[in-house]
Formats: sequence, C-alpha cells, structure tokens
Amino acid sequence: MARIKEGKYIWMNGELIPWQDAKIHVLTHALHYSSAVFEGIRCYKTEKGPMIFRLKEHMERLLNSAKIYRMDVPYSIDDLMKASIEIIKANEIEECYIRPLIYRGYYNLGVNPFECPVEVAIAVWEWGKYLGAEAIEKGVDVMFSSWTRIAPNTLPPMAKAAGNYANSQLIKMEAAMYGFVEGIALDAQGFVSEGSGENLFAVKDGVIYTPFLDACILPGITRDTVIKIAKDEGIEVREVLIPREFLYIADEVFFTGTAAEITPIKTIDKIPVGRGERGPVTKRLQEIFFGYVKGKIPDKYNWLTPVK
Ligand code: PPE
Repeated sequence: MARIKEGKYIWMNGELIPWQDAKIHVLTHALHYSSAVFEGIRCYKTEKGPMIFRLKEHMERLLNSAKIYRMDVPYSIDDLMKASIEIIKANEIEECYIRPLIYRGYYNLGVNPFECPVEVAIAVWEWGKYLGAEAIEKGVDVMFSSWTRIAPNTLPPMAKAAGNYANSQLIKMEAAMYGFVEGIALDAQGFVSEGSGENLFAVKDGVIYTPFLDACILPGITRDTVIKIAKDEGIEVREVLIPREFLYIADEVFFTGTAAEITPIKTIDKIPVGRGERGPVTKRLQEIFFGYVKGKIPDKYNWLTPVK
C-alpha cells in the first residue's frame, strides 16, 4: 500500500488545522486503551459535483458507537455532516475517503477514561480501490482466518470501535503473510462472520445470503445498500447463520464495505467460488451500486449529500 496522500487541512474539534500540525500527545488515552470510535465514508465525483454517500447513516452509527462507549460528544449528526462538507471543501478534493474519529484525549492514564476529554477529528484523503486495482472486476483470493471474530459481550461488534480492529489486524496480517488479499473470520460458534474490514454475501441458486447480526458483524451501510438494491431487483435476501462450507459451494461470494465497495471473491482457501470469477449477480449489483454512488441512477433513497 502506498503512503497516505497528504491533504491541506484536518478538522479537529471545530477548527481546520494544517495537515502536518494535526497531532496528539503520546499519552493520549485512546493510544493506550483503544478508547476511540470511527467511521469510513466515501465522497464520489459525480456530474453534479462531489457527493457523499449515506453521510447521515454513517454519522448516526458514529454517534451510536460513541454512546455504547459512554462518550459525551459535543456535536450533533448535523454538525458532523456540516464539518465533513467543510473539510472536503477546504481540501479542494472531489473524490475522497472521509475518516471521522472520536477519541479520549490527553489528561491522565489508567483504564477509567471518564476524565479524559472527548475529542473529534475528521480527515479526508484520496483512497483508491481497497483490495487492489483489479479486484472489483477480477475478484480476490481469500482464506478463512485462524482468528475468531470478536464474540458477543466482549467487544460489542455493533460499535465501530478502534479496539475491534486489533482483531481485524490479526486477520488481515495472517491473510497477507499467507499470500491472500483478505481473511474471512468465523464467529465464536464457527459460523461465517465477516472480513477484517468488509461484510460478506453469498449467492446460491438465485438467492442471496448474508450473516445476520448474531454472527457478530458490523452492521455495514454498504451491506444495507446491497440488501435494498437486491430486493428492488426482485432477488430474495436471507439474513441467516452461514456455515463455513456453504461458501465453498456457493455460486458467488462477495465482500461489501465503504472502502471495498462490492468486491467479488474468486477463491476461498484456494477452492474456486463458482467458476472462480465474478458472477452475474455480483456484476449486476455492482452496476446498480456504482450507478447510485456516481449519481447516474435517480437518488430515490436520498443517499447522496452534495458538497457544493
Ligand atoms: N465490517 C467491518 C469489520 C468493517 O470494518 C467494515 C467497514 C464493514 C464491515 C463494512 O461497513 P460499511 O463501510 O458500513 O459498509 N470498514 C471500513 C474501514 C476499512 C479500513 O481499512 O479502515 C471501511 O470500509 O471504510
């Protein structure tokens, strides 16, 4: 992966700070105890100018993640939406990834975080294809991870919290070391959960399957988008517990996520999924998904927020 492409400013607690000066102290609470929650959002270049995809839903999830961790955030959803627009404009960027972060700042250390200030930052940068340049068309090779996904009542999976990504990093590093693009984690019971940073879908005999929340997934916004698009297309979607081997014999399997968008999976544990290439259902869903995000399909769900 290439080094992050630096922009001009980062939004920190209501101010635009020059990129290089957006720093924190080494004794920041979040750095030691993962007391942070975050989001990942994409802004797409469209014919009507830059548009942010499902900004409100992302900010809702961000504030819900903060609520789970008892963080008092001094900003509303509306404030955070406005701040995102402001920082995109300040960076004069048309297409980007938006990373809002809420974290416990510098005051004292010790597990109890309550006295540390709750800080908010929003950064934007250009981020290309998450799982490789060719992934969207050609698909990726993945493995089942030897690491189990975070279990119920340990780290709450519905919160998009920094701590969850310690688990994700173990999954991702293992996959990379073995030469795979990504790992799929099973939940504590052995059912399919998700990728290190993506939700997962399977297609079999014309029906779409995806794990429900009981498999400890992050309730992905792209996942929700794909479910809505599939239903609009008249395809049945079942949110169920999925056994590992179901993926080996599925016709198509794909990842969804803000960063990954819709990425086909061509092999799992070196077993070809279907014919080992992107399948027709995945392709159709991609066409509609990219149609919405790029403003080419009428925005009937009000998913796009204009920057200008
Ligand atoms: N599961 C996990 C664990 C996850 O991190 C993501 C997003 C998803 C599912 C999909 O959620 P959504 O983006 O709402 O459809 N992962 C973000 C972070 C990736 C990263 O490397 O950082 C993302 O895609 O932005």
